Amino acid sequence: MYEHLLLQEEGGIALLSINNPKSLNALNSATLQELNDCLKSLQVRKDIRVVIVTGAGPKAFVAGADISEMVNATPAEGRAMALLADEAFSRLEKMPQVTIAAVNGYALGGGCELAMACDIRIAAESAVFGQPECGLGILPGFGGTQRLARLVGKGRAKELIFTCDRIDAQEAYRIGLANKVVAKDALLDECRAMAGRILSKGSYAISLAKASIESGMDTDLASGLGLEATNFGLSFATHDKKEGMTAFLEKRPADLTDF
Ligand code: DAK
Repeated sequence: MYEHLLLQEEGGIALLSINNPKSLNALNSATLQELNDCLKSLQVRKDIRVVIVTGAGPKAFVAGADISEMVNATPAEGRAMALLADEAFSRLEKMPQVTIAAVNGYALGGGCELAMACDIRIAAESAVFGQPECGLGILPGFGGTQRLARLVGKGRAKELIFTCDRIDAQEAYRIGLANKVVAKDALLDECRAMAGRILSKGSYAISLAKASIESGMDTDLASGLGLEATNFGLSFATHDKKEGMTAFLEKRPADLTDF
């Protein structure tokens, strides 16, 4: 169905692999278009509650935007590519499903930016993160200047972007870029296990919490707290709230079904 993506679905989880292994999963325009289309179709699915994003092949998550396509691109083509990536990456960030990046190797440039657009990053020990754009005469353009600074702070983001230094999984974990580091062979199992724990909770409540965090980070504390209060109120209108609290009081497992 897709030329540049693989999509597998099982038990409420979609595993979406960027599939250009010959170029270490570099993101060309066609891949970005497919990614956006695929996310658009997943975001309205009630039966999919977690999306795991990874890279096909043994070496790379995504080694960046496709340099062979960019080398001769005009400013207008560059802008079109940026708008497409912005749309796809923002969709990941805002979709009601939880998104987990399974970073299985190089996550450079646009690859690091793709991982950062996901809610959670689990890194294999072999993962390598970096923003090499300034060495190519451009700057991070798929959200890197914004999302990296928000995740690891302004000082560390500037150091990584200005030096183009690559960092390993442990360093990414130390600075808060990766949530967790696991053995390479355990990566997908670990992501699925975390997805399982998330799936056992209230999916609709999680989607409200995600929206509160995402919108709240873009505003001041008072407005963010107002948004949280609104979403908190909304959660009181759900079956899950009634069921979750009743199950607690009746000392039985809750059957949470809203999404
Ligand atoms: N693009 C195209 N091809 C790539 C690629 C990339 N980003 N990365 C690797 N490849 C290709 C290599 O050219 C090579 O192809 P063949 O020679 O086999 O045909 C193949 O993948 C295997 O790569 P290597 O032979 O280089 O493998 P190594 O193990 O020796 O090295 C590496 C792995 C990941 C360290 C190295 O491949 C590397 O440094 N890759 C480039 C990493 C990089 O600089 N990535 C950042 C790209 S810049 C935009 C917004 C954002 C962006 C662009 C535009 N707009 C607003 C328009 C984002 C820019 C970036 O991401």
